Amino acid sequence: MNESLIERSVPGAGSRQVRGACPHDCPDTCALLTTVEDGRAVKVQGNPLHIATAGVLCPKVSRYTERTYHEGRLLQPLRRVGPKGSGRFEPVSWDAALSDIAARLGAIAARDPQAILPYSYCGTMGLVQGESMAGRFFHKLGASLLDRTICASAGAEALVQTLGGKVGMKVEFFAEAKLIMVWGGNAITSSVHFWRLAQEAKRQGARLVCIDPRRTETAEKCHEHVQLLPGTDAALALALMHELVTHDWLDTDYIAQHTLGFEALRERALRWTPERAAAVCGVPAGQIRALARDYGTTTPAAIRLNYGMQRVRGGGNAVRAVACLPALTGAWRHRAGGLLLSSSGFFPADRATLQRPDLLAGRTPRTINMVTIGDDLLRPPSAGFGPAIEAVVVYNSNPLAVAPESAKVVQGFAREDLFTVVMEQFQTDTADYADYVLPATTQLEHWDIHGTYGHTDVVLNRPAIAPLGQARTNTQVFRELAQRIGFADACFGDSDEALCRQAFGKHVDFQALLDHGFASLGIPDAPFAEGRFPTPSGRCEFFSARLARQGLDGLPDHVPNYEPSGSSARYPLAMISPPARNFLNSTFVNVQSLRDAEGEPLIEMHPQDAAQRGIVDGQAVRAFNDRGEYLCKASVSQRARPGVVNGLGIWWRKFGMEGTNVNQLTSQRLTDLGRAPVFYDCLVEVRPA
Ligand SMILES: Nc1nc2c(c(=O)[nH]1)N[C@H]1C(S)=C(S)[C@@H](COP(=O)(O)OP(=O)(O)OC[C@H]3O[C@@H](n4cnc5c(=O)[nH]c(N)nc54)[C@H](O)[C@@H]3O)O[C@H]1N2
Ligand SMILES: Nc1nc2c(c(=O)[nH]1)N[C@H]1C(S)=C(S)[C@@H](COP(=O)(O)OP(=O)(O)OC[C@H]3O[C@@H](n4cnc5c(=O)[nH]c(N)nc54)[C@H](O)[C@@H]3O)O[C@H]1N2
Ligand code: SF4
Ligand SMILES: [Mo]
Repeated sequence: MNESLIERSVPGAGSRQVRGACPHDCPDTCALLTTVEDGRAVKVQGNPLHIATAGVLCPKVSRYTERTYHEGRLLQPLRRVGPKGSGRFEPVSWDAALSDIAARLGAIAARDPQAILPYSYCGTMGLVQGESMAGRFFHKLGASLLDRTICASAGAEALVQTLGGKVGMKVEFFAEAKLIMVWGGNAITSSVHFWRLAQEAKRQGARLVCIDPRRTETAEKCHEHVQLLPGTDAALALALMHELVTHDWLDTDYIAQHTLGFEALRERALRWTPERAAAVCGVPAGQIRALARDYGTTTPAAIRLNYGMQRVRGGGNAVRAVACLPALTGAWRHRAGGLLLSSSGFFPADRATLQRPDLLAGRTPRTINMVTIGDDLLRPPSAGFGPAIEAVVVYNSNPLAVAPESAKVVQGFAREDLFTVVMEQFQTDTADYADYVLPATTQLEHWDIHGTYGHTDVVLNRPAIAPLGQARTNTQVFRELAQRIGFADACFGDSDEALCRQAFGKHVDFQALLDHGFASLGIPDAPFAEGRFPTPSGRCEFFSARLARQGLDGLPDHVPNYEPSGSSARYPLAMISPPARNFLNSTFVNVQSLRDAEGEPLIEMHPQDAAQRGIVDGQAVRAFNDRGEYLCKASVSQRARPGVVNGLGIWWRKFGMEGTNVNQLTSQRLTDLGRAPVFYDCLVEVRPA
């Protein structure tokens, strides 16, 4: 179908289609077509002209008008009247709200701006409604910096240390692979467009292997499922290397020319026999041997790594270990070989122009890790920490639901002396704790521009409809706060469209984006066929001198979980809490049709573990550890392996049983690399409620 046909094929008078981008934290970053009739969005579809989207959306965003026009949309600014967390508010004008917020933040900043903390993540992945004007505002203010680590930073750091950046295979070529390992990801849930390509490969005869502690929908549809224990992926990868080395399934030319540290890695791998790894991973040694044979003897072989496997103590090392595999076999030589965890490093986004760190003007505020927000909100002032946090401005995030160890997060946000502003589309758990709730626009109502971590196209989002009610864009709120606080820099006057143009500067043809809605980056088909990795050495760094200089292990190794399966008699079950299919993190939990599809908050248990505890399918249970207690329903099924329970995320607390969700149980500890959370490194016990 050609472009003009799309424009004409829209039925009805006063009807048009607007090109956009899906804003959600999903590797697929679909190109959208929104049909607007008389100013109202009536349908959101995938753009058929965008190859990665292929005209298809996931069930969540196919229903986007339901979310946009949801009766729960926040349509006016609100000021708290009840106790924190009670969710009691009164309407207030924008002018009154912004004047008071500017005055309160200004007064704190006059004492020490580091007492103010922005808290945001990927409610939208847009570069404009994300950290553009917000970055400028908080930099000019001198507020604490936020380390945005809650999802991907362990894997990201591992890729940087091994391949030199968040780079990898071009996703479209998975369709041509002969072996695909889906490693630590549930593609049917969280990356349907990749799954489409894997299916295409399968039809052409490819073998599909899933490496996951849970028997996911994806695992069921693969030829082989390696159902390992959580946090044991590095042991598996090292045993695969053991087999590659001992059977000489190596590309010695590629290794000699394009890698660093092979001899040392070889020695380490030789210590990881399949038997040793089998004992750690809880899978048969024969399965590891067979997998190594498949990987070592199939060309082209592709690994779709995902973030599920790096949410444990050793997550960084595990990603490093897996990322060594394609260089050992020379899989990178083929465009359908290699590995993809994230493609975001290919995008030349000009963050300095968007966020203007130069506005700090020499100041060096402290950095707060978003993972430890629970502890940090409760910390008194001290020499090491600096001032107590006195104000938090939340946008694009729902920390009450998504951050670990919720009991502490709740206690922190409940502080009566904390001044909290929440910019939101809906009255989330976090919004319930705000002093001011400011109504935010959705993707259909604002401009934005997107890179992605799953393909290699820039996607532009044009507003399809006017903002609902009194909703305002994030950028507009920060512009107005800047003006009220008296920041006169010209950059606070930039429009959203101007910000879209600044995002990639001359690297992307903006006219092409305006005309088509997307533009590709022009990455070579097999980017590392001849090495040229963006590391300091230009090679794939099995041994990382940079890590060694930090006093860390220069080679990848298996780093056991903080809470390894089987290490505690009180809490004998390892719990992982992967995404639910019909939610996106905590987004969409309030959309009735999607919540109905998801059913109830539940924890999956193997029949054997359930029987030992007298638990039957559908029964209300209490999952607990020293950090807290989570009430939900037991789902007794083979989706769980013995010894591991799956607490599917991430319900809003207020839709959960007794106001709890799974993050009651998770800890605020950090990974080996990247300062990331360890959501899936968590021991619990489960009893009938
Ligand atoms: N529908 C839906 N889609 C989503 C999301 C969502 O919440 N819902 N979340 C989005 C976000 S924020 C992200 S970051 C992406 C990617 O999000 P990911 O966190 O990668 O999520 P999944 O693709 O579901 O894959 C996680 C898988 O890892 C498995 N797993 C858990 N522990 C281990 C382990 O130790 N080793 C191995 N090998 N596997 C393990 C889990 O069982 C699960 O099947 O997905 C995005 N897409
Ligand atoms: N136990 C457990 N916890 C987890 C995970 C897990 O697997 N298990 N996954 C983790 C991961 S991978 C991630 S990425 C984090 C996700 O954590 P968050 O990024 O906080 O994601 P969401 O829960 O989707 O919350 C995003 C919020 O932003 C709002 N929003 C969307 N667009 C806009 C906008 O334009 N303006 C404003 N002001 N608001 C907007 C949405 O309404 C939504 O409430 O959660 C983490 N938490
Ligand atoms: S959530 Fe992912 S699959 Fe669904 S529309 Fe958005 S980018 Fe596409
Ligand atoms: Mo994420």
